[in-house]
Amino acid sequence: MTTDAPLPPGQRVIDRLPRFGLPRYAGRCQARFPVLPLRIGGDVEQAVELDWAVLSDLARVEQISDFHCVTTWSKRAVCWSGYRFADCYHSLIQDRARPAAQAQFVILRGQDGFRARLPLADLLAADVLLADRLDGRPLGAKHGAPLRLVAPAHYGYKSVKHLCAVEFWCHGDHFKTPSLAFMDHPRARVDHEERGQWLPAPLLRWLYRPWIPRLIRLFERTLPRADENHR
Ligand SMILES: Nc1nc2c(c(=O)[nH]1)N[C@H]1C(S)=C(S)[C@@H](COP(=O)(O)O)O[C@H]1N2
Ligand SMILES: [Mo]
Repeated sequence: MTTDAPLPPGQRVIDRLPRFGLPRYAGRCQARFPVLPLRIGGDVEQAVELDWAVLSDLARVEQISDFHCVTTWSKRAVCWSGYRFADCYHSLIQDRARPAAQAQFVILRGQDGFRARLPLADLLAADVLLADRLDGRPLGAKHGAPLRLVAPAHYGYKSVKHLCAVEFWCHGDHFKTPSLAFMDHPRARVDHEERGQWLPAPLLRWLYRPWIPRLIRLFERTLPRADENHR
């Protein structure tokens, strides 16, 4: 999780955190994403909306963790602050929404239409955060305002920015990947080099690497100017 950790297989360090993602989401960054309540749904007894005030009653945690993108870039020691997903789940979601006991398939959705899936058990790890601050400042649109997931043990595509909905399902078939099917691993653990499905990880490294500088430029070009959280 921290900078003392060895670099995971196939990763290379870069010196700043770029805004990054799939090309089709590059143009969907708004200067200001609205602060919306977090919608909780799926196989729950009661769909609910968690507003900012309830979230901010949770214990604030600060965490320094490495960030690994599946395309092979890694940014060491990113300082996030926010709330543990597990605290939110145990203190707010379980009481209010009452997800079915078998609802272990979680879908996370961003305001830009991006989405990711993770098993509930992975989301309950102590280093998974709902982050609203980066490097001591409020999160800007560039890195996921108003609220984003941070799951350091998983490739970046699980860390959904501009998070607006979390769904708990008993079956995994509600998820439609925003990428191509081979790019989407159900867990995407960095230590296990679970980059995608079916294709061997070294092939994916080789396929993805040439895209890094192009995508960084694309995301920079499409970034609205109003956002001040550049680094
Ligand atoms: N909403 C949303 N979340 C997203 C993405 C996206 O395009 N939209 N891209 C993912 C990918 S592939 C990566 S590597 C990280 C990048 O986070 P950053 O832009 O803060 O560096 O966000 C992830 N979460
Ligand atoms: Mo990524």
